[in-house]
Amino acid sequence: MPDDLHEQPTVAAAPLTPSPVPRRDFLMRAGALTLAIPGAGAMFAACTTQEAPDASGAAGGPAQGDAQPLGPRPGHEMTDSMGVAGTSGALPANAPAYHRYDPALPPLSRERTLRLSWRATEAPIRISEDRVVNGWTFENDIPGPIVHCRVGDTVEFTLTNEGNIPHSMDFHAAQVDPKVAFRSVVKGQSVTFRFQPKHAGAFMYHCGTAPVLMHIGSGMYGAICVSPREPLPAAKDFVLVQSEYYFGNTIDGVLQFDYQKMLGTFPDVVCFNGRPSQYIRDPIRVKVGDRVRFWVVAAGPNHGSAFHLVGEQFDRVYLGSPPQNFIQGVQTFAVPAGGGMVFECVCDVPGEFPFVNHSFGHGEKGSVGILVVEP
Ligand SMILES: [Cu+2]
Repeated sequence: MPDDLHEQPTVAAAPLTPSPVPRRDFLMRAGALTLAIPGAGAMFAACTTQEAPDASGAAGGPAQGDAQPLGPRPGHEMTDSMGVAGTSGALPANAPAYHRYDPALPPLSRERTLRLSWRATEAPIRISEDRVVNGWTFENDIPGPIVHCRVGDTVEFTLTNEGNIPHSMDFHAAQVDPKVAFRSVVKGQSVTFRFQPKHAGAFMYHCGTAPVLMHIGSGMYGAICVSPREPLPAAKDFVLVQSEYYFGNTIDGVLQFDYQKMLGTFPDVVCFNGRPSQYIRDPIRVKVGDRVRFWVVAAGPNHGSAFHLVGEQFDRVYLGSPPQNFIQGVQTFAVPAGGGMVFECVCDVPGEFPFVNHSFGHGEKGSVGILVVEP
């Protein structure tokens, strides 16, 4: 393990309580969350009657029932508004561009064999306007690509390691000898294996090279969504992979990850699809009457997701493989680290519905977004 993994972090973690930070900072953060949780607005508004609003008008947050604008309000850039820690400082000159991670489930292939040839890379990844992280990736993104196949399809997978340290691939949707299929390969080498998913559902994949905590914590994870042989009812399908970041020091504008912090399990950022609060800035949009299906994977490396959709109820949550194994009328359900579940609702009512990790310390750190149901 390189020594720099043990250095003291230079970036402070978000405080647990408001007490160590100025009151306005706390309220700005709290006000930011009310952007996602309209019902919380009154609570914070009540706290702020003696607080002079700042230039952004952010202190105090909106009153309950106020219409909420979408995306950050003036003065609320994504990072400082979300109570998350760490910036890259001056970004590197060749900083990669920021992009929204498309949450749409890709369509199924007509082919019954899915051939995937991916690269393991070590590359800087832009996770917000002002943060570039030292990512370890599948296919140069965090998370890696979304895989979509059917039960009984053949997935023929090749991983070629372009990184400097060994990497590997572990699909939770596979039944294979892990010593053979999930083995690590060094730079320039490849590993190929095949599997036929036996069960439908939302499954995690990740690099399984030791220490797995460091490889997942650095970005090597994603979702493989397995549809049943008989198609599920037509829906708008979205994939949300929740994960955490643990920041250490910054080298040349690139945030390093801190293995000791990962061991401590106290993250700086918790987010969906690799970018804190990205679907507040740019929501997921559907129409009234649409059935919405969220394929939720909790990649961790340490924490699950108490997945909840404010103002809606899940008609079904599939704990195991769809179309069986569902419970009905669900408000919140916990997806464990390393697990995945499928959440479904029919959007009967137009509006803006925040989807949140209802473990709110983690919601504050970026695992929030908005589902817009248009009339
Ligand atoms: Cu790896």
